Amino acid sequence: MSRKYSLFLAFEKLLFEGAVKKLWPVKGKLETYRYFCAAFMQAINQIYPQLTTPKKIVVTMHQKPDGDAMGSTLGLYHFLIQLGHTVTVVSPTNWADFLAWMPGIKTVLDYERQTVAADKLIDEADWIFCLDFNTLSRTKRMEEKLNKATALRILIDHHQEPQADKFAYGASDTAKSSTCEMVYDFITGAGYEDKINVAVAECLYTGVMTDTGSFRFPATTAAVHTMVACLKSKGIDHSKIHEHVYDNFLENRFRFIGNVLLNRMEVYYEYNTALIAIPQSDLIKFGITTGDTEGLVNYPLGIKGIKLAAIIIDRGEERKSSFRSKDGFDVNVFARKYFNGGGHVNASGGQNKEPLEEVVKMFIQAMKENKEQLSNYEF
Ligand SMILES: [Mn+2]
Repeated sequence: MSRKYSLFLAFEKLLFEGAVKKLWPVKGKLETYRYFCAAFMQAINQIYPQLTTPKKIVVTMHQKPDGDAMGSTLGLYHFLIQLGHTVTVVSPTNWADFLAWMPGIKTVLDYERQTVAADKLIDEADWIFCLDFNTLSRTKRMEEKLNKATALRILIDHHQEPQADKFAYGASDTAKSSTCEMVYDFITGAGYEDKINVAVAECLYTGVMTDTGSFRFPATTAAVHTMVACLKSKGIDHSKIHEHVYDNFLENRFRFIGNVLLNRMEVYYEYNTALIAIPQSDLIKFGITTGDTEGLVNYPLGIKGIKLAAIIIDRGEERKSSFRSKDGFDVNVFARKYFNGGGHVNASGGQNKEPLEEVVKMFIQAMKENKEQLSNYEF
């Protein structure tokens, strides 16, 4: 453990065990603490020199991992094992079937099903890499364990507003297309481009492909294409990867989509907005599982003139929503303001405890409040 980190822990202990409570007014204490924390997360390149010393490492991601979460964690795994580290990838929950082909996926622990084994690894770890999320609550039941872990937590993520006080080192950049791109930067930045083998390349390609909507979103920079050229030169079959991810569904999903587009979609032309609201009964009727609803929100965005597309799904315990936008309408702000969520400018999500009809009403109200921005559509 670095001296700086030991100092930090000692400082944290002092604050929360109340030793300084009487000497320091609460407000001043909190502000100093926040300042200290925000200033604490050191740049990730600070750990490069330590990469040559074998360590026990856990790599984790957000719950219900998507292509970028699974791709970045497994890509990092395939890189780190080559340096002699003992590495385990732990997912907070289960994952979609379209990820089942990924190299190394059989070694991934599902925290909900293998809690004891995962807890032991977290207890023994020197480092915990946290990828494609930046607030511990996104790991659901793993949150408490991660929060108490004595290992150094290292962040690699491209979402807004990281919990900087939770990470000793980190890279946080909202301009990046994907966490996979950031893992690529990490590997090449540390001088290990030669360690990008086919397994690393396949994993990283998966995440950059899924998070950029197959290279169509604005964050697909020249640097992304340069990275893809490198991954391709390592021998990946990009058509096969696309097929594994996008052509791997069962018939029921397409029947379900048919029903959604016919019966569950409303288009509000006046607001250049389309909304899909799916009752839980539909999920049951069509046998819909994790991953089947992925990407559905993009369908209405294909309608001419639509700049805001939303989907609200009744998942039983809560109503989950996803938002996509074009033309600069900021769905990160939208999701934060109205739906207890957040994300990126063009892609975000949220969740609510209210019943589906209630959340739909809230959406329509929110849409009306944003009429000015939504109705001025320019091609
Ligand atoms: Mn991502």
